[in-house]
Amino acid sequence: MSVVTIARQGTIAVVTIDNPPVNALSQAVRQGLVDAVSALDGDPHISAVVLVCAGRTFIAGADVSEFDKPPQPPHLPDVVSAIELAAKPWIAAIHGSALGGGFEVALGCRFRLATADASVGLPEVTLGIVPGAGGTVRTLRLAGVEAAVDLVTTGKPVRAPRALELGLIDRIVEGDLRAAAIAFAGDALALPQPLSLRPAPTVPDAFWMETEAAIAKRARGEVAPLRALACLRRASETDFAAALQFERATFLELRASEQAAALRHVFFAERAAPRPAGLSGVQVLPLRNTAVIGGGTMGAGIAAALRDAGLPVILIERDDAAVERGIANLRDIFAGAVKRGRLTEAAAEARLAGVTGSTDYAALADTDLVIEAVFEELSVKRQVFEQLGRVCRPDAVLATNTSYLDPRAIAEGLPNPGRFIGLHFFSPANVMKLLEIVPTPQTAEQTLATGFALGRMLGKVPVRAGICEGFIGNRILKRYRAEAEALVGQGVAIAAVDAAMRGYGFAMGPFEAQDLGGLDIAFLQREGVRAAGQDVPETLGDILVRAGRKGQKTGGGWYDYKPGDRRPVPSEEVARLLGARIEPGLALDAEAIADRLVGAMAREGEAILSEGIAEKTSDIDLVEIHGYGFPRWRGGPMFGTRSTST
Ligand code: 3H9
Repeated sequence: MSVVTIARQGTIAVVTIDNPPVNALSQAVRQGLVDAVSALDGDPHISAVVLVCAGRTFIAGADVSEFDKPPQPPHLPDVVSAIELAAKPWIAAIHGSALGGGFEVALGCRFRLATADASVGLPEVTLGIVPGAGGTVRTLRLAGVEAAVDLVTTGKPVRAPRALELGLIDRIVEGDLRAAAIAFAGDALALPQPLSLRPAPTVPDAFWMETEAAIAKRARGEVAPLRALACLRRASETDFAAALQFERATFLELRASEQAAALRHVFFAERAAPRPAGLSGVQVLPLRNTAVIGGGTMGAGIAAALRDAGLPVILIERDDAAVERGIANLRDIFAGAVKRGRLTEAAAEARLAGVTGSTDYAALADTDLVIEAVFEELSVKRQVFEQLGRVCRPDAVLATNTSYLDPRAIAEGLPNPGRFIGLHFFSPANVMKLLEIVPTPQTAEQTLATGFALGRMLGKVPVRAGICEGFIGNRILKRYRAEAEALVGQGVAIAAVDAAMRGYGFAMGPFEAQDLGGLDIAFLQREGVRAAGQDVPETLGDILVRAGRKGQKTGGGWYDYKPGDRRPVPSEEVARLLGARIEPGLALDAEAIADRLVGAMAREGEAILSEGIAEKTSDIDLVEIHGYGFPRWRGGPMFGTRSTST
């Protein structure tokens, strides 16, 4: 069946794109559109054309899977021009998302109608490229410089009501979109001019310079946002044809870049993650209501994530005061969301109203999913599961949020151990996208599939991890930190290591990050292992914690901090404390430092893969990007190695 078809209703032609799953602009779609323009321009009975899409969305963009191959004609800029300059005016009827090349096709149309829940955007920079079919040149003419800069350099889509305010669409349609578009096309006498014929708005040079400085700061080495800005500036300062050519050349150059390849790798890895091939067809258990045991930072964050997905939550704590604290933690989380404009007051209240605090496990008799997030100590966790085993339905999924303990030990003695699973959230759990899903050898497939279904409901990036100390993420973190300490031991300055990793694209270096999170967490964990009789060599961090330097919260860790100031200051005390363990002499530049640290992560990743702890390299990349701030545009620590197919 053809991916582009034409139907006629009176004098109006309806061109439908039907290219599941998201109507991406494959070569066949582009050809179909060009053919439709020719056919309809030559049809004397047709006065206007409505462009609609079948399925869940309007065109989601160019077909990203074609980006590894040479571009095939007809090229999208020519398709958009053909639509724009067609003798019969084209009208876009947008539902779902009109993104990237999809929005560019809509920009070629003379009028844009959209459903109220539709969104439009130019997310190309998130793929390491710039719009390649006139997106920068036409958006600027349509919505002005500032709106265009925002849309193109952030890549964030805009919902229809806001898009209407910005002028990105022309009308919102309630009810039947296709019928409304046909009716509109029948009446439309004077449509706005094609965008390519309109003048480009200009702004003073200072605007471009300030915006460039702001974007460069934010981008931390990512090139596409700055190149997109350059396209917009060119669009403002030259004629349409020259700007289009500049944009196209930039698009083709970036499309072949390493950053774009890395971002495409992440794009497809993220889409594959929520639906692992091995679980297709496995029945998922119902998730109608949930409970969280423990209302501390982690428990409250998990409860907030569950509420954000619309699930009712019972929050269990030891006593009434602890219940109160847990609810207060949740109230703070929702209040923060209101402050940042993410939630209305009313929505925040509704989220909180869906949480029932209790000290009585009997309240969990009919709960579908319980997530334990209590103190990280085996005996405490076991007690929790003992009680859950008594009160919960035999088919209720019981999950632990442990980050270091062995889930098999936690589940020991639990009736129906097939419904037990590890669900490792990352703090703050309502914000961080990563969810490590850790089955035990006894976990039933259905429970595992339900874990992934939960990940999808919560909008997380779920990754299956096997059982070992630290699972995937914390195991690599440990190796990363050890390598950073090794560099310091060989004479590289602490600040040089942090600066190198910031230069690589992390928001913070390994030592600054530890100062923020606290050095004592990993220290206590090592102490626990030592207490159990294992030999764990003293780390440099241990020396600092023993000297009372636990990070920012104690006024110093790897660095000193002035009161009320979070800026790290190299510390003489640290130099003195660690002096005996440092052999000066190693001089490395920033690139060599980053190579050492990322190389160590990749080697740990290889070990993790060979032990079967991770299923594929792209899963490790997702863990690092979504849990540990690894720069997305670098593709993850395994991306460069590509030793195993992704
Ligand atoms: C571009 O347009 C460049 C132009 O400026 C220049 C051209 C010259 N291509 O996300 P989902 C697949 S750059 C190929 O789970 P949802 C996806 O892999 C492009 N495949 O659905 C998945 O496959 P599978 C700019 C694509 O309902 C399936 O579709 N556009 C593409 O949650 C479902 O995806 C974008 O960056 C694509 N463009 O969300 C938009 N998009 O089933 C990217 C999706 O085999 N797409 N797939 O796993 C999206 O943001 C979301 O897919 C969307 C739907 C919001 C549309």
